[in-house]
Amino acid sequence: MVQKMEKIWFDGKLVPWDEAQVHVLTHTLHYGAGVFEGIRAYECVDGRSAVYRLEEHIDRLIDSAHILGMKIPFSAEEIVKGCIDTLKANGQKNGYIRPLVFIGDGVMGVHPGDNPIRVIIATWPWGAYLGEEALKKGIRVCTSTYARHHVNVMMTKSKCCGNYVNSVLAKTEAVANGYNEAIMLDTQGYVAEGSGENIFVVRDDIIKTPPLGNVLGGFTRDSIIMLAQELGYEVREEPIGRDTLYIADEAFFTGTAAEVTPIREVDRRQIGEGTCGPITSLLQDEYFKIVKGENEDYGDWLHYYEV
Ligand code: PPE
Repeated sequence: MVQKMEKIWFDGKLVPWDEAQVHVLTHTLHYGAGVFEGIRAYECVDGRSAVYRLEEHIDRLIDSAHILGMKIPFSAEEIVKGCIDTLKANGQKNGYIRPLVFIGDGVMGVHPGDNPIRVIIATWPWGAYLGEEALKKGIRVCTSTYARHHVNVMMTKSKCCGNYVNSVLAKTEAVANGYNEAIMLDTQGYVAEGSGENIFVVRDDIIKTPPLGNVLGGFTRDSIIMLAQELGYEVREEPIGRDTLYIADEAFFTGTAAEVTPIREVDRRQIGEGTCGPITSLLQDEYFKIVKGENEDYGDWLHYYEV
């Protein structure tokens, strides 16, 4: 259960958690045309707190809405401030931030007409997405029977609520079959992404990740590419078949929620030594240093705030 907090930012105001309610004829509830973000705040090594790449996440939220033809009635600055205000109101030195833009009630039918565009920002504590053990030892994943979206069926560059039906199907199937997470292939059969993560493989010290054709351009993915290159690794963005996964020395997922989660098994085939590989471990350590303010080179990515 998500931990109940004090306040939720709702259309520009902080309201008590239990009062953040909508009507059952909310358009997005029926048709899925809404957009959201997932952002993390970390308590830094110096005791201060910082939100990781906050402004970029809000820009992506606005882009996601624009792709769907939704006009958000708040500026980027107002939403950024809303995120910080909510964390403060909830007394959180760290945690997860979930802005959601949705179409309110009014007319029914797929054409949303002039229904209001509404915005909420919720925050709550969220530990390791796939468990603490997963971060250390890795997870078991399967190739999903569900294909990832075709670029002209869903708008894959929009973090759109409806896109996640595909993720829910894949994840539920994977868990029911005893796995921790699903890997989805694209409609051509190449590896796309996890239900809520981008994916990387390592072989012979070369790091590969699928290109941004039909996957979300994750900020964690971007951070890891930059970091790996800075550490001297060759990073290739190229199509990856599932067989390339099977013979990888290492594989890992990246995402705001998942952070850097090693993959120790794919479709019952052990990956490398069957635990977190050395390059994954190095990138994971360096990623945590960045988000916790220990690497000054990446200080621009941190939005500090005081609780
Ligand atoms: N692909 C998908 C499909 C995805 O949902 C995410 C984030 C990513 C890639 C990684 O993007 P980024 O967070 O910018 O590195 N998934 C969010 C939602 C997870 C959820 O279960 O809810 C997240 O990690 O916050």
